[in-house]
Amino acid sequence: MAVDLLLGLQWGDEGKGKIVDVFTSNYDIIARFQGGPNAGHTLEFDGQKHVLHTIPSGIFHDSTINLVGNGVVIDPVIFKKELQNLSKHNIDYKSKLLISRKAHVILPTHRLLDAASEASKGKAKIGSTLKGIGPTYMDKTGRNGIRIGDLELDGWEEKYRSLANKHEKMIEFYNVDVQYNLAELEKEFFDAVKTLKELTFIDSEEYLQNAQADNKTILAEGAQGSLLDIDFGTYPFVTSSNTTAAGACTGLGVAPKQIGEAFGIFKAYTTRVGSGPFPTELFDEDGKTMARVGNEFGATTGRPRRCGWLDLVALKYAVQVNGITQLIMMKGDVLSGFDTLKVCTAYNYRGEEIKHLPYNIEAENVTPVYTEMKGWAADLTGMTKTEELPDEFNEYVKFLEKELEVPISVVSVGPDRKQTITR
Ligand code: 2SA
Ligand code: MG
Repeated sequence: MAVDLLLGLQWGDEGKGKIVDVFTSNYDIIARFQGGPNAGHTLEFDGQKHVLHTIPSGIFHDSTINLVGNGVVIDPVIFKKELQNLSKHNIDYKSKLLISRKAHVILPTHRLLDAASEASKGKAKIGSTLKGIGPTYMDKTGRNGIRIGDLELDGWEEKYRSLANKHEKMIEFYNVDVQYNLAELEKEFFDAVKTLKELTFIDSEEYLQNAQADNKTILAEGAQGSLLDIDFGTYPFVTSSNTTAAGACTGLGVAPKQIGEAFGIFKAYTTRVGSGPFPTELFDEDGKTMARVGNEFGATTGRPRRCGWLDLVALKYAVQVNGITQLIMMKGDVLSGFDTLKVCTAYNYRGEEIKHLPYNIEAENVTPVYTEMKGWAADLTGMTKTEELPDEFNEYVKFLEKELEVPISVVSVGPDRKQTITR
């Protein structure tokens, strides 16, 4: 069986957690392939809200295997907290959670380095989640990292010590005010490593190849979004991994020919958390309404998310880079009550109208060109069938399908599992 992908097409927070959870009944294995505890995947069902950071969003289903792939970076301390939360909800995770030996470990000093790097940048900071993501991937590509498999071998503590010592020197070099007590952080870290080692570590690429031979169905769950991709995002205001389709191949050891459907998920408007260009960003009441109604706060850091109209130029780019075969539109319900909706269909770029993402999309270069559409007043959150949806909503969806040239097969009208309509 092929491996399907679920990818965020904007700047993250499209609602991947919810959709993976909804789709999980169709899959035997859910696998994360990049990112780490910077992600915040929110799921709601039975009146309860759950936020996952590193653990795949299939964990709440009884018979689904959840795999943390080689492309992921793992902070044992945060992972342990996630496990404790699952225990509180009586989830027996041990039998259905697997970790790749080739995934890299986030050390306490990686988090400190993230903070020091951000502080040193001043106003030009990336707005990272301060989870140590960038420094950990730097050590991975610099060939200095510690991997999950190392934790099973003798002598990894020495490797740890020498890397942490080097990190401390680097923190000093940044010459910024970062306060810390390493002894305390290390105690917490080594305790958490013990907990982590109670889980099953595997050679996950081999596991997935065998699973495919056994006709198991697999869904790769992306984190963050395409516009935060290290190569194709709004560099340098990006995360440090490939969030796009190709990242699933390198982050799981799956060959391109084994990829099946590529589900692309987007919000009916746009949000961004952290710094960086955002052409359709709103600073007016409309933006505030989206933030309020959409409850737009970072699921990991609690930071308010910036809001704006849907940007089809950027979305089309993401559809193409990922080879999206089906689209899923989230949070249409948040747009109820706007008289007029705007959709950005082109940019004015240095006096010229363009339909592609230019190299340099900073606000001073790019002004969005909008197409206006009639809004709808009805509350969508209780609707369960396409026939109930207002005509203006259906027009909005059809317009996007025409522009993006990919069908929108699912629309979500609220955070709960049940508020999901298949078209
Ligand atoms: P990092 O921490 O090095 O990956 O940060 C680099 C940039 O990537 C952005 N980023 C995110 N953007 C949206 N959502 C993310 N997850 C959390 C959420 C974020 C939160 O689900 O809400 O709680 O703030 C996420 N993770 C990374 C980040 O904002 C930087 O722009
Ligand atoms: Mg999120």
